[in-house]
Amino acid sequence: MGNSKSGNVSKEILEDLKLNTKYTETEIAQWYENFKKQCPTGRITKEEFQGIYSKFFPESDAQTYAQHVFRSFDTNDDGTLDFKEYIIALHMTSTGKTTRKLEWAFSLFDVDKNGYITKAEVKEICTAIFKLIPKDELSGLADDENTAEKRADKLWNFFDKRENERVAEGEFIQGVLENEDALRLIQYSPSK
Ligand SMILES: [Ca+2]
Ligand SMILES: [Ca+2]
Repeated sequence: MGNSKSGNVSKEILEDLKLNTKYTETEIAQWYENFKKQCPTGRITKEEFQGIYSKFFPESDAQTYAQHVFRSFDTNDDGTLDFKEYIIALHMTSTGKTTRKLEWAFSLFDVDKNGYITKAEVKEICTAIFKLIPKDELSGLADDENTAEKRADKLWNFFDKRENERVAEGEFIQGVLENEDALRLIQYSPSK
């Protein structure tokens, strides 16, 4: 009693996070302390989030990509990330479990959040990914993936769909799991 490890996290959120993530109560309490320090209002705005991303990608334009990532984390669509959304995001992107990461990747590509991915959405995310790639790395890309359009075409072909068809979550995850190249193309990993 008294010396509660969970700090100021509400009981409801704590239970929810314990259920939905791999984190323990102590870990969640620590994350909460850090979160409050960085973000005294308890909410991260899109602009703050973009600022964080810019620091990670000082040599390129991370703004568009950051907007998409923010959208995929803002599950209740209120334009801010609260602690719960922040922890779920952390969990989805840092866990070793590939399927969970791919569930997140699906939500990243599903720009209008309707449960399906279209070719236009793939192109939109590929364009954002391209802005992340520093100029000096662009010249080293393979011929069939050195523009956002080519990258989108190549990625789309893995899903075995016509131009105007759409990809459901299960199909997306399966397509990426079956093709190593697809897994590489849905993300940008800095080469250094
Ligand atoms: Ca939110
Ligand atoms: Ca969609």
